[in-house]
Amino acid sequence: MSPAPMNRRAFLLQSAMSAGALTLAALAAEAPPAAMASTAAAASRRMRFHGTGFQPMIAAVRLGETLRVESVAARELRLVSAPTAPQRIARRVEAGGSVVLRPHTPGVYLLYDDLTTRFDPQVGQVAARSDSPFFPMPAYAVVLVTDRAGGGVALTGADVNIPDTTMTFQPWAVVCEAATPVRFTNNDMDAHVLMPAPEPQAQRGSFDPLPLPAHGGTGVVRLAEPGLYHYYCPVHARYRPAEYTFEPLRSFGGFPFVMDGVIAVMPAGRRAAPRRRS
Ligand SMILES: [Cu+2]
Repeated sequence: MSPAPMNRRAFLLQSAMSAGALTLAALAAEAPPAAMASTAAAASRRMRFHGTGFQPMIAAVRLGETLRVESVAARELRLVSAPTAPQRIARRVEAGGSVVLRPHTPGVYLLYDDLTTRFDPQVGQVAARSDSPFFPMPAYAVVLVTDRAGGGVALTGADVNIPDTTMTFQPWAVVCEAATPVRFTNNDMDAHVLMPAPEPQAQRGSFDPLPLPAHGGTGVVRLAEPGLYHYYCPVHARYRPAEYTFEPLRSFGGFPFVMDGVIAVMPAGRRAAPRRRS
């Protein structure tokens, strides 16, 4: 005797129920306990635009929180999101002005100044426009938007490759669970090193410098604390504190891309909320 028909019906029922449960879980995740709600509602992150770059360059924002982008630059900012962002952002900020962003979709937002910086869809990251007065330094920032519990962003794979063509980290942004080993493979003919970006200071020391030998060298980074981490290769890019951004080095084959990337770490053991519409 075959239990298959029963199993199939049970499977379909279970699938329908778990899909419903996931939707409910996603809604529930947006309704935190009352004790958390008051602080979350008041929370606002801040980021300053200095004309050449942003400070801090990375920020983590939970749904319900806002991000205020203040300009201390002497010129206009055209703040736009890369096409990889889950929600389109395009805001004009006058010199000395500010805008308040209220993101409503979790995900990784690569933001940049459209006047000086461009997004390259093939490399998946930004570079300075060739006619920018600040070339080769791009003006960009990364914002991780999570649900109210600090998660809710769909996971990506945890393998990062350095191809010998562009010498950049592919993919540029990784989303993984806490303590997941993120594996880096260097398929380039040059040696590279992985290091936490020096700014903001809180992420310094989040992992030890990781040498990635040429021609297939590998290394693993494990991050236990949920949050957003920005890393770079100090051999091929340097942070310019007075400009609040990174400068790709001209000797670098991937020039004018900054040899950097981000890792967004989600709390372990939680399922990412499904996208509302697929
Ligand atoms: Cu490098």
